[in-house]
Amino acid sequence: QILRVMKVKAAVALEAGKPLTIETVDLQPPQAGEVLVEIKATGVCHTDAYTLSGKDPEGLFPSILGHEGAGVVVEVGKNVKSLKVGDCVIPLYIPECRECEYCLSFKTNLCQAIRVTQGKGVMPDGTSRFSLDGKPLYHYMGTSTFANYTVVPEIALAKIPSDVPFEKVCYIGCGVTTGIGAVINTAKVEAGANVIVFGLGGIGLNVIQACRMVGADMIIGVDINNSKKAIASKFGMTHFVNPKEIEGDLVSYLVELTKGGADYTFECIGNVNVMRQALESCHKGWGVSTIVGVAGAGEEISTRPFQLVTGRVWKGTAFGGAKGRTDVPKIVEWYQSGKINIDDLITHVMPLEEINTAFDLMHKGESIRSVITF
Ligand code: NAD
Ligand code: AHE
Ligand code: ZN
Repeated sequence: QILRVMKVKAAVALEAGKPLTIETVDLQPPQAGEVLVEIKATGVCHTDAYTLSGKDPEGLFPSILGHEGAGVVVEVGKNVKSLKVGDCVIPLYIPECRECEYCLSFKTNLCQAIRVTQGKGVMPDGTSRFSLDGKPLYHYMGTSTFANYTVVPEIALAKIPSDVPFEKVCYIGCGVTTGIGAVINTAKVEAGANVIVFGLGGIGLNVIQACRMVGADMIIGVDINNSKKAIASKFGMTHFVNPKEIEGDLVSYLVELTKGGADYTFECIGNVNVMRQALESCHKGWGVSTIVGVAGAGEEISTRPFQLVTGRVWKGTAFGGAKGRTDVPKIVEWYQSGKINIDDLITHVMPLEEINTAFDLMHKGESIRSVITF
């Protein structure tokens, strides 16, 4: 066992509801089946803000958040076979072991090989690689990308081409894949469908671009922030609705606009009341509503069972149903070939020292994606 410890720069979440603090932390080398990755860039997703807020029942402190990174392999632990030093990678918060019951089912992307230890903020052997002043720091979502170096299990790394801009492709580590995958893998939207997307942030705009890619007809965007209209239109939105500007019931308005309800709706906010509206805006008999947003501890969804009895379907998606090691390299190629637009969604780029500004911009609705570069 190697005992060398590195000094690493990280944004640490010391406690819920407090800004992150920039610290020099200790990082132990990768153990068997683990890989040391130099993180070159990381996006800041709403889920990081959700966990930092204290609403995540799995949230642990002190920890190193971040799950939307890209970087380079600098060292591999024993028994690592699929990666070597110098490989470019995207860390995966849903790994792909290709051996567990879930992977072998071919019915889900929810590989469970390391889910229990990941949820407890530790590596598969039950310990943390990070520490601050001799005290362990928790890992987050198995990725902890708010650090210039991190240790990740081999099964949680997608190998990507080496000639890519890290500050763009890091977004494929969550937002891009989640939004595009929700449309293609989970809902399976078809050409000519009418779609409603609730929430036009870093996820919802990727849902919109995927709906345009598959040839959807009406692509209705719903957001309480009018400043999202221009960028959503650029990505394929055909109609914009601000619920605050609608007189009367939003669901009735949307059902009328779609002449009976949407074929597909997506909730990309994390608001349980909007989740209900998204389901009830679906077409009777066949409408499918997909929940992407993550709701806080203790929150629950509800609707009249009659909504489901009469043919509407409620679904959910994690990482857009994507199997990371297989699908993420393909999405990187889609970006390289110009099939998808990532550049226009990255509104802010900043150093790690300014990471709290990224959270402020998100809360003020002034950014789509902020990316941290190291
Ligand atoms: P974001 O902050 O960029 O976007 C949220 C958008 O929702 C904003 O444009 C905001 O104005 C809008 N909004 C807020 N309240 C609204 C309301 N009542 N009605 C209409 N619009 C409203 O967030 P994001 O990064 O796009 O993430 C969106 C959600 O998706 C979060 O809950 C996040 O945790 C979740 N998420 C889930 C997955 C997954 O795998 N399921 C992956 C990534 C993110
Ligand atoms: N820890 C939360 C759940 C959070 C959650 O649902 N996470 C999504 C990814 S969000 C990325 O921005 C996910 O992948 N879920 C599947 C999983 O296994 O966590 C809670 O409520 O406990
Ligand atoms: Zn995310």
